[in-house]
Amino acid sequence: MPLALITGISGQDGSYLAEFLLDKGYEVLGLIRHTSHGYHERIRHLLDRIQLVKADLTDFPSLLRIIEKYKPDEVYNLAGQTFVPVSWEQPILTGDVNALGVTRLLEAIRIAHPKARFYQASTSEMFGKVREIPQNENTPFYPRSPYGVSKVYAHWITVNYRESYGLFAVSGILFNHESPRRGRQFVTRKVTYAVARIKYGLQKELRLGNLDAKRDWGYTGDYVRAMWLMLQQDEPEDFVIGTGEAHSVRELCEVAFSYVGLDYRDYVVVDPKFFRPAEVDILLADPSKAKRKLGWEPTVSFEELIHMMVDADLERVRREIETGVPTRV
Ligand code: F7E
Repeated sequence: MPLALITGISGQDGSYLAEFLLDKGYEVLGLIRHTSHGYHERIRHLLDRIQLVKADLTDFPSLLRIIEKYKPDEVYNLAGQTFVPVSWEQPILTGDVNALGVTRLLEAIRIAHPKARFYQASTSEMFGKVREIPQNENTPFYPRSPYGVSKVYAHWITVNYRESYGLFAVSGILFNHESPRRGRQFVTRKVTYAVARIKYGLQKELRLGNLDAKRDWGYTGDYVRAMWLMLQQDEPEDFVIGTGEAHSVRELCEVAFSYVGLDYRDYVVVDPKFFRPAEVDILLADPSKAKRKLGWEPTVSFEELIHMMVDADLERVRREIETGVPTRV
């Protein structure tokens, strides 16, 4: 059985990837921090099929010990400080975890098990103030947040370890990807959860920031398949993963509210509190290389994705009302 190590296993992407790899017959090892307070809602259904080990991207010896002990065939680095607004509040933590954390992990792999194949969770936020539309693997980066800047470092250190030491290290440049397990602070979940609460009469309005921002939103279940495919290639290469379609936050609201028979204009209030110091106006992927070389294509459309998320949140809110217990994801 191949062994995969996933950092960030308790997050949205980690939970989908763990499910995917278990189905493929992998043994899955998940890295969690000592400070995670048993908050493993997204992987609770997998806990008897995966092994969790404690380490931290800010603590090199803990990473080295785990790579030395388990010698995983594949390492997926999905851990990080991933919420863009927090990166202005905590730019140093963001850089320590997202940027230097990758160097620590790559060093541990180089020293203890250089045969491991390494996947780095890179992001469309690296394109930031975009130099061209759509963005492909050759589009120059122009990050617009400490988060984006940290991810540009992480991308290049991954490329550098590949070129310096011959590691099988790849950077997957993934555009926004969502699911019913997305954190509630991100705009898609913020909208779909609010729609469910409004529908049940628990909330009267939804305060949002910039409604004109456009993103290329896809389904996380499709994106973890792309991560795995990148590590199965003969040669390590970087890939852009997205749908090739962009929608505005306003359209997201339209689709989500109209699905339950409501007009978003009756509920959405623009609140400057949610504006960012520097915004990324539009992200749109050109995923043609992934299609050509990985045979990868998204299977869930934007409307299907938002409907899936609204359905899941209606069910969650119904359960919350029934049990009186708030859900945590
Ligand atoms: O914002 C606008 C906001 O926070 C999307 C992360 O996974 O994807 C994610 O980053 C857009 C932005 O995601 C609200 O200004 C309006 O333009 O859902 P988001 P993100 O910043 O694009 C990339 C690929 C990553 O790598 C990141 O880790 O929506 N927006 N009003 C709002 N956004 C939020 N969160 N809340 C609002 O009220």
